Amino acid sequence: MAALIYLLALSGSATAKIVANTSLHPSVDPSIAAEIIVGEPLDGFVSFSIEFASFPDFAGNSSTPNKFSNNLLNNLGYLTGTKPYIRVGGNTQDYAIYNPNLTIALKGTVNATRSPDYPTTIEIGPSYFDSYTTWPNVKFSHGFNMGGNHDDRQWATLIQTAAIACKTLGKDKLYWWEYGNEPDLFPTSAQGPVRPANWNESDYVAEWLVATRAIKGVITETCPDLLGNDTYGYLAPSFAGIGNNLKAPRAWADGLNTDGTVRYFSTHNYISGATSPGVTLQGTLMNHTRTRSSVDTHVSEFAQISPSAPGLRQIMGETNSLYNQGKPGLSNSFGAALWGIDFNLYCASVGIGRVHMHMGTNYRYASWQPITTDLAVVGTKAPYYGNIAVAAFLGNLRIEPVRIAHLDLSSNSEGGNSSDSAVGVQDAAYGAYVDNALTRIMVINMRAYNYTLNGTGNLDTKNPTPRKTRTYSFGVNGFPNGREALVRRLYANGSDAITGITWDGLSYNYELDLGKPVRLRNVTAGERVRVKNGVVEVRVPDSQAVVLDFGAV
Ligand SMILES: *[C@@H]1O[C@H](CO)[C@@H](O)[C@H](O)[C@H]1NC(C)=O
Ligand SMILES: *[C@@H]1O[C@H](CO)[C@@H](O)[C@H](O)[C@H]1NC(C)=O
Ligand SMILES: *[C@@H]1O[C@H](CO)[C@@H](O)[C@H](O)[C@H]1NC(C)=O
Ligand SMILES: *[C@@H]1O[C@H](CO)[C@@H](O)[C@H](O)[C@H]1NC(C)=O
Ligand SMILES: *[C@@H]1O[C@H](CO)[C@@H](O)[C@H](O)[C@H]1NC(C)=O
Ligand SMILES: *[C@@H]1O[C@H](CO)[C@@H](O)[C@H](O)[C@H]1NC(C)=O
Ligand SMILES: *[C@@H]1O[C@H](CO)[C@@H](O)[C@H](O)[C@H]1NC(C)=O
Ligand SMILES: *[C@@H]1O[C@H](CO)[C@@H](O)[C@H](O)[C@H]1NC(C)=O
Ligand SMILES: *[C@@H]1O[C@H](CO)[C@@H](O)[C@H](O)[C@H]1NC(C)=O
Ligand SMILES: *[C@@H]1O[C@H](CO)[C@@H](O)[C@H](O)[C@H]1NC(C)=O
Ligand SMILES: *[C@@H]1O[C@H](CO)[C@@H](O)[C@H](O)[C@H]1NC(C)=O
Ligand SMILES: CC(=O)N[C@H]1CO[C@H](CO)[C@@H](O)[C@@H]1O
Repeated sequence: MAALIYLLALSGSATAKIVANTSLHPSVDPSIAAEIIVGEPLDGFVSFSIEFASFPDFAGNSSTPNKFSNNLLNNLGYLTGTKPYIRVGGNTQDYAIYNPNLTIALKGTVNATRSPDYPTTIEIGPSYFDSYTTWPNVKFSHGFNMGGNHDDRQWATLIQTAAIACKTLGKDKLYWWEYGNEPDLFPTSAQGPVRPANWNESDYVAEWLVATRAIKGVITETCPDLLGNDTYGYLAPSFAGIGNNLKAPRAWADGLNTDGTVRYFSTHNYISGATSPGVTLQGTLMNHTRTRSSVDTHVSEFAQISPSAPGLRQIMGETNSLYNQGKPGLSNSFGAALWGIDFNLYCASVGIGRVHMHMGTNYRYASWQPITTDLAVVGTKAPYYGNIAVAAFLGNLRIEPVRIAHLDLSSNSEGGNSSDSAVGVQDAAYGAYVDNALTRIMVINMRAYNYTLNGTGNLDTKNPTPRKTRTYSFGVNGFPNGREALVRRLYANGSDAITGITWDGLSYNYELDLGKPVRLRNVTAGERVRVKNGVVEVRVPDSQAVVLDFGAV
């Protein structure tokens, strides 16, 4: 509540309404400002989690670095002032067994019964770690194998890889360590249980403390310069979710942080599953109500821990749209990019400090495909454009820290007002405050507009379905008449588009300049809007996101 009252005292605080351009004209709700909540993102808020087994594909190695990936990371770094933090982990970190004689980086065997998308039997060799050297100015967390995969080399792997990882990463490249991915699923994992059914929080904590102390022992011998509080610590507990056998608050109460080594409370989230019944783009992803409730469960969970952990920040250590690597046509679509903006900014507004969007080679929800394989062509994917829009909205977090306010549009959202719970809210808006002043507004119109899909007539040039445009009005108290905002749009032909996406007229596609921004001539940029009588209005077509930037003019 303290933050709320403070925010309302800021100059130019925003109230919001959407006036839909249809026969329905929802009224303005003057009490909306009272619902504003606010959070402060950490630097590198837009970050990634890369599947352990896919990391060599994404990063390359010192003789063949993946320059495309590096360009995409640089684009985000230029916008937010810090290149994304990279968490190297995921299910495959708990399968990785070290073989000092392996001459290739990683040898993986896919067992389609366990997962068709990644190897479930893995050896890594010394050259795996060479992939940590290819991207300048990037910090990494290395995920150690806790699950073990029923391989008796697990403990030897831990000791040997701790030495190599600490030497390779050193102070400049080390973010934090991680021991175990989603251990709350170890007794029940769909890819094969690795702990007995009665394995509980105190068992987990006991194992975690023994192993992290062993890692510390190796670092003491091998990398003694990495033992300070600013260099030695963990992302933990990296649980998969809220409703599993093991509960994070219980693990915390059972002494997870006994050694004071948990640097970020890392939690994982997916909105739903790739093959879960009833999943749709509009209902599951382009649905602010759904996104909000999904994130709010994590906020409530952390509220059970934070009173006993002053200063500890919560991060999304691994997250994306639909678990099991995403659903084709949904997770790789422009609609998922819009979802990603809403998800990330809602996280920022409720105090989640950093969001690591997960990806792996051939994953449907990946921001980019790092190499060409039998299953997917190298390229920048739709979700990446959502990452760019978030980064641009946040601005340079090192020079100008921002606070992000969630502007509640629920009582004004045509086709989805707060009393229509079957639909959910399909508009989202956020305010970015720099030095206590409203500086940018993000508007996300998440009404699906199908461009190519059957049944909508959009490919039938005789009978195209028109794309509606809504007008969003924001009260900006204290801004004089005529004050201008630059308008930047995240554009695609429809929510189902998987190509042809631009941010402010720029393409980051692989085939143009290896992921570096290229201005396209067929999309306009440089549009401005003006404040009139304390209100700024912007028109946003269905399936588009727009940033109004008062600081750029
Ligand atoms: C590695 O190769 C050496 C020499 O062939 C052999 O002695 C050693 O047992 C091998 N180690 C492993 C872990 O396979
Ligand atoms: C480095 O990557 C290239 C290209 O993928 C590969 O041919 C080479 O074997 C790799 N080097 C090592 C040491 O793994
Ligand atoms: C693949 O995984 C299934 C389920 O764990 C197992 O029964 C089967 O033996 C595995 N196949 C191979 C070839 O390892
Ligand atoms: C967890 O399991 C262990 C061993 O099975 C048992 O001793 C302990 O009491 C259990 N702890 C909780 C919190 O249930
Ligand atoms: C490092 O962190 C631990 C645990 O939070 C604390 O007890 C200790 O005083 C810190 N050391 C320094 C040098 O700040
Ligand atoms: C949007 O999400 C809410 C909350 O989960 C749900 O009640 C509603 O049915 C969803 N909308 C659609 C169209 O599925
Ligand atoms: C809000 O939703 C309710 C229930 O669907 C509907 O009756 C009402 O007309 C809607 N109001 C607006 C302003 O859209
Ligand atoms: C878009 O296409 C899907 C699949 O054909 C359909 O279910 C949905 O109703 C369409 N949405 C719109 C807004 O036309
Ligand atoms: C579109 O229609 C064609 C022909 O009826 C059909 O084969 C295809 O599966 C449909 N695609 C989608 C996405 O519904
Ligand atoms: C987007 O629509 C424009 C205009 O209809 C068309 O020229 C362009 O090819 C479309 N792009 C894609 C990727 O479908
Ligand atoms: C602009 O051109 C690009 C590349 O030719 C294309 O993919 C995109 O769909 C076009 N956009 C529009 C709005 O026509
Ligand atoms: C406020 C607004 O954008 N109004 C427009 C709604 O759409 C009609 C055409 O359908 C326009 O004439 C209005 O200007």
